[in-house]
Amino acid sequence: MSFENKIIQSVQLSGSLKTIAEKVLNGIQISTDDALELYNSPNLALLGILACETKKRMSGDDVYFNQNFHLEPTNICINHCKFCSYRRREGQKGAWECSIEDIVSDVEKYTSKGATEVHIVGGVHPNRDVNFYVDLLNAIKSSAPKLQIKAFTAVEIDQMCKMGNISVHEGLSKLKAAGLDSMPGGGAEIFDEKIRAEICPDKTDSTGWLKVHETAHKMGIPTNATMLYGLLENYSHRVDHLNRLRELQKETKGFNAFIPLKFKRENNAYSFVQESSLIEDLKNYAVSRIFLDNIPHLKAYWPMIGKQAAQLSLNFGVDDLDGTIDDSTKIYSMAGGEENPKASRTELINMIKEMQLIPVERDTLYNTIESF
Ligand code: V47
Ligand code: SF4
Repeated sequence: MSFENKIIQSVQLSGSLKTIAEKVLNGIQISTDDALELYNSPNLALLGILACETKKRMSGDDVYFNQNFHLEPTNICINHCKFCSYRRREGQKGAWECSIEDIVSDVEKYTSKGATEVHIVGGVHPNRDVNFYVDLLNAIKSSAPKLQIKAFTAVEIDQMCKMGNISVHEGLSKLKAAGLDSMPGGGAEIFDEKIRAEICPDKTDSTGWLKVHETAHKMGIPTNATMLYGLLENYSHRVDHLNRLRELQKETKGFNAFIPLKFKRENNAYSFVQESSLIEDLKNYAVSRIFLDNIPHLKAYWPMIGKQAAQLSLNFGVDDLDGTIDDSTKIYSMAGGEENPKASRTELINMIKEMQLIPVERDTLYNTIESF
């Protein structure tokens, strides 16, 4: 009996779930209906096995991490996303805006400790257009020429270009020339138009988000993608979200990683919503890994779900644990995530080794720096 059939027998599968499992084990892409059926299955063990098989085909036993830090230039934002715990109005208590000098001094602090990547995201500031961010990237690259810059969500790019009266293509050309190496996946939230209008009414819409990423990919700027889950959406909305990403990826091949973002409820307008359970989080990683078989990496962002859950997610298709962070981000701590998120290189290596997988320190573009 083949290994695949043994698995199918041991988890006592029958009917359509068996057909889906056979597809996954034979490397055949599953449909949106199949994904929905997997989401509705309580068989977490099967989902883990299928996700790990998909992961192994894509990245073997390797699990990636990097030495990174975040810069959040401002939390002043013209948008009013109801799930956001971080946004402030100009002049409101708790609002901040860092100057380029402040930011360069942070860059010097973290690069001297070995960081290879900076992740820059913040609010959409009412008075900072694309030219400010071009100056910012130029200043960072002159202070730290080797530091890779992963910066600005599609929402920030869209709105900074509108403010500067230039097209997204022109804006991205300027940012790329100033040192933008890749873009993070934030701002995607959930693509379903009705839910999006409810939870983040004035944000760039789904079509706009996908268009910015398509433009970036066609210009040779790789990007990530995210999905905010556990807030009002149902499984069909998640599958629709994943499918829109898989379709764009077929065309551009520009997405490096997918990062599911678990809704955190502290200090925002949806505090009455119960957060998703660990079982749901693991199921979501597994179905994402199986369905998005054309996006190379699946990341568990540990400041959001915690280190233990992130370690466990390695049995559900995850092959990237993000990075050291070094207590440099507030977005998730303000919403109830890790309060002072910080992981040493050794800690990340041990988390991966304990799961009998191979830790690989990577750069922003997933080139290997060192394998352990
Ligand atoms: O766009 C904000 C989300 C995103 C909450 O690309 C929330 O490597 C849950 O995109 N509960 C920003 N989510 C963070 C982000 C990210 C993080 C890590 C790695 C990468 C990457 C990207 O955070 C926002 C929004 O979707 N968010 N508030 C909240 N209360
Ligand atoms: Fe602004 Fe981002 Fe918060 Fe939305 S999630 S209000 S765009 S800072």
